[in-house]
This record gives sequence, structure tokens and C-alpha cells, in this order.
Amino acid sequence: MASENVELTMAELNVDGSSAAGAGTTASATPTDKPKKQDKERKNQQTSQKGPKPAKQPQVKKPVANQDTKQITVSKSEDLAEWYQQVILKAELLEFTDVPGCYIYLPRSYHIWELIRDFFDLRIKAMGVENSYFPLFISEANLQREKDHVEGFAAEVAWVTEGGKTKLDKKLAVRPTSETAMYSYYAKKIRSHRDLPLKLNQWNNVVRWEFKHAVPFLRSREFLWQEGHTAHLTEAEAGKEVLEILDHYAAIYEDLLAVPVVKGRKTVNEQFPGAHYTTTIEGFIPAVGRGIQAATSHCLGQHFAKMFEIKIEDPTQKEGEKKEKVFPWQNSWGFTTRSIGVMIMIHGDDKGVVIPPRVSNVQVIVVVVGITAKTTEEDKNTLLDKGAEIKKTLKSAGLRVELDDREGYSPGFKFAEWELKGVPLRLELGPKDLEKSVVATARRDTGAKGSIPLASLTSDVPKLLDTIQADMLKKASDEFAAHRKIVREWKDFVPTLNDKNVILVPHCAGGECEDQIKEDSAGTVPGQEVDAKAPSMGAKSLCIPAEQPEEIKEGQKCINPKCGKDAAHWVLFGRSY
Ligand code: 87F
Repeated sequence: MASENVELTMAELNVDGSSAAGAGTTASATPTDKPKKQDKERKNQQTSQKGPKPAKQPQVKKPVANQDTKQITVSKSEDLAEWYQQVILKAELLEFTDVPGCYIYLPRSYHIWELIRDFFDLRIKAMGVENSYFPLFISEANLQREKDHVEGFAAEVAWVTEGGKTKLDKKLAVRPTSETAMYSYYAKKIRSHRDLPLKLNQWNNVVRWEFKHAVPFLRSREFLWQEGHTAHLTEAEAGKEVLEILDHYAAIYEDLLAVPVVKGRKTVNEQFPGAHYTTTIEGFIPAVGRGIQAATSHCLGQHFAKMFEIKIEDPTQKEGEKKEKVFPWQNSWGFTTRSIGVMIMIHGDDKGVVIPPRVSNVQVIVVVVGITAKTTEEDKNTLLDKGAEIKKTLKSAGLRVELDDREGYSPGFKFAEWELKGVPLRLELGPKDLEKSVVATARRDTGAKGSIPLASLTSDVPKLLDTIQADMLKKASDEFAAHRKIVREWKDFVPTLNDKNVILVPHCAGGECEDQIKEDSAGTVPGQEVDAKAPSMGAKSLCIPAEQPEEIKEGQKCINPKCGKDAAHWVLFGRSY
């Protein structure tokens, strides 16, 4: 089964990138001299140029020796892990380093992160959140202060034990998250209700010493994120913010990355142990049929406030009454560079990555075509000048546009390179286009071809980019919807998961029942009809979707036949990253 292969090869993905297309190897395929369809079209165009007919078909210039394309050599559906690795390396999104699980985010991916940052920063600042920076190192005493929450994560904390050649008296943790780094300060800063709300955010890096196989962007030892930490006077105010943030997170995925997500709440089993409750957005990777946690926004309740002694005098107390202390309500919320990996996994195809227009660092690539050995210097210059003019026009309309006027590369070679890099729209300008005062268009997402009059470039190109953006989200949303199946009976639970779906099931929301489902859906129960080759990973609850598919009926039971309790909600279950 395909999904089994994926599971195996995912496990084989080395953290140090030493597999086939690993560090630095670009396994470059030499460009085929065989003309592709577009080349043929261009050739037809070339032969129909004015002037004396060339004796034989004009040849596309052969690239010089070191100009190999970096084509993807495996299909996404055949070997997802290898495909993913080739795509991120060859599209120059990321590079491996000699530190396992730590990666270089190259400009092409870092640009996406910057746009996400700008988009989210604007929104949180409008909510009164301010940016700040707290130290990378956390003392052991501080980290241990909230034992309950750290305990489960202890194995993932990286420690600094030496400074130069001197052993430190007290080892220092490298921040895995900043609750414990920030809340001593919150205790100092928050003295009265007038100091509330306190809303601080950080854009920083964190380290979690993962022992599972690292997957670039999706699961790495160091990653970039924002972490917001706020304190409020009332539960209602904190609760409102938790949901506002979740909406902004969903907007980053849907409006920028064209990735659909389901909003919901984590079950007690899956929530952050330090939280009062955890809200989440969940994505879906169709190629493996697995869910992926996209971002979380927690209401921490008053738990941390009690631990860190963040307290104020009760502002509702009357003069003369005994002074009672009250604890603020806290939230924390985080969004990481994992989002870029989700976007790559969802939209990419056998030609490379497909980047949605709103986040692509090059939105439009202009390629001048149809220049042959027979083209006069004058005609060539006219074409190149027009190409440069198109770039200038679109740039001044606010688009991110480049002109590929490199000499010695065939149009087909250039097309493949920009397709690999995922540029959403290609404009081709050849002699015939110029004659008709148009440019030919080629969409990266669908491959659809068209043409746009030069006179209406500044209105038609942005419109086409908007269409591409909307169509990419629609395609991914339809696919997610088609793989989110309602399952009412246990007998259909595992088979439906095995068909690369996530499933909505009536569930009691009990923790032990969930553990049992995880075990039983992994196929470890004797006599259970699970294909021996089926994915062995059990299903866990991804979320209790905010939008329930239907009402839970009176007397409706939990899907787990061993449970016997009444169902409380429709819960989204799935295998997940
Ligand atoms: C790893 C080591 C130590 C996750 C960890 O989700 C502690 C932790 O607390 C840890 N891994 N977490 C949970 C993080 C909770 C929360 N922090 C702020 C977020 C969003 C941003």
C-alpha cells in the first residue's frame, strides 16, 4: 500500500540529510534536448516570423556544460519522502547542515516567513499586543517552577553545561517555549488591575531535542515561531482572545498559504498539560492521508499565575473590605515555520513546489522566447526591451516580478526551472506576441495557458494571480473535505483511515477511551481485520471541531464498542504527524 511506503520512507528520512538527494547533492538531470510541448509551440512561432524562411528548423540554443536543470526525479505519489527532500533542496527553500535536525532557511522560504510575520504582526498589534524579547537561556530553577507542565517534555530540553572550558555551576536550558522565562517578569510587572491586560509576543527560535526523525520544516530541533503570552483580568476576556488568535492563525493558512484548516478544541488527552483548554487548527496532508497540527492557542487559566505568584488585589472589592488577591487569566499561543512545510506538501507536484501568489517571493516570471540564431540584433533588443518594460510596469503595480533574460538557456530550460521553484505565473513574450501586443500566460498551479493584452497588464495580471490564489485554496479545500469522512460504526473506523482519510466519529471525549482507540486502530488487537501491510500508526483525536457535522442524538453511543459511554461530540480522529 502506498501509505505504508510513505510511512517507511518518512522514517528513513535522515535528520542529517544524508539520503539520496541529501546535503548539497542536487542529483541534477541534464536538460533534455528533446523539445517539450512549449518549445514546439515556440518553434512554430519562430518559423512563422517574417523574413526569409530558415532552411531547417531553428535549433534552440543548447545550454553550456554546467547548466543542468535540477529536475525532480521521483513522483510525489511514488515516494513522498524522497520527493519532499528533492523539492525543498532543488527549489532552494532549505539546506541541510552538519547538525542533525537543524536547517538553513534560505531566502525563498524565509521570505514566506517574513510575510507571515508581517501579516500576523499587524493583526496582533491591532489587538494591543506588543513585541518583546526574552533570553534564550532559562535557569533550571525557573524551568522547574511549573513542574507539571515541564515533566512530560523533560526529554526534549537541551541544556548548556559548559561556558568555554568552565563547567557551569548551574546548567541552563535552551528555551523550548517561554512560559517559565516570562512569567517571573509578569509577577514583577503585574501589581494591580491597571497593569492588565499585559499582552507580549516574541518572534524567536526555540529548541526541542526531538528524538523522532526530523523532517525539514515539519519537525526540526530548532524552529522559528512566534509565542504570545497574555494576562487578563477575566476569563471571558482571555477566552475571547484565544479565539481571535485562532481566527488569525486560520487566516494565515487559508488566505496566505492557501491551506485549508479545521478549527476546534483539543480533547483533554491532547491538550497542552499546562492549559485550562487548548484550541487548535488542524491541517491535512492528502498524500499520506494524515492530519497535522497547524497551530494552537491556549487558555492557561490561573494555573501559571498561581505557580509564579502573578496576583493583584481584587478590583471589585469595596473600601474597607478585607483585601483579597486574585489571579489573572493567562493565554499563550504559537505559530511555527512548520506551516511552510505543510504548504509545500499540499501544493507541490511532480514538477516541484507550487507557491501561492500571496507568499511567493517571485509572483510573475517574464521569459523572453523565440530568439534564434536568425533573429536580428535589433529584433532581439526590441523583445528584451519590451520584457524589461513589462517587468517595470508590473513592479510599479506592486507585484514581485523578475525577467529571465539569461542568454544561452533554452525557453524550455527556463520554464522548468521556474516551475520547479513554484513561481505562480509565467509570462512569455515572443515575436508573435509582440506583433499582437499580448503576452502568453502559463499558470503554475493548473498549467493552463492564456494571453493578456499588454495594454491591460496592470489589471489582468493581479486578477489572474488572485484567481490562482483562490483556486489553490479551493482545490486543497475540496480535497480535505473529500477525505474528512463521517464514520458511525467501529467496523468502518480502521478501513476508512486506511483509505487515507481523517474521520469524524461520535465520541465520549474520554481520555482512556482515546488511548484504547489509538491502540486498536494501530492493528495490535489479535483477530482484528487490519491488513498486515496497513499503516501501523494508531489514530489519535485531532480536535473537537468547532463546526460539528450534525447534532449528537439522544442516546448516541461512543464509537468505541469497548467504551459504552454516551457520545459527547463528533471528534476528528486521524493518523497524524
Ligand atoms: C518541550 C520542552 C519543554 C512544548 C516543550 O503551544 C516544554 C515544552 O511547554 C512545552 N514542548 N511545550 C508546550 C508549549 C506550549 C505553548 N507555549 C507558547 C504553545 C504555544 C506558545
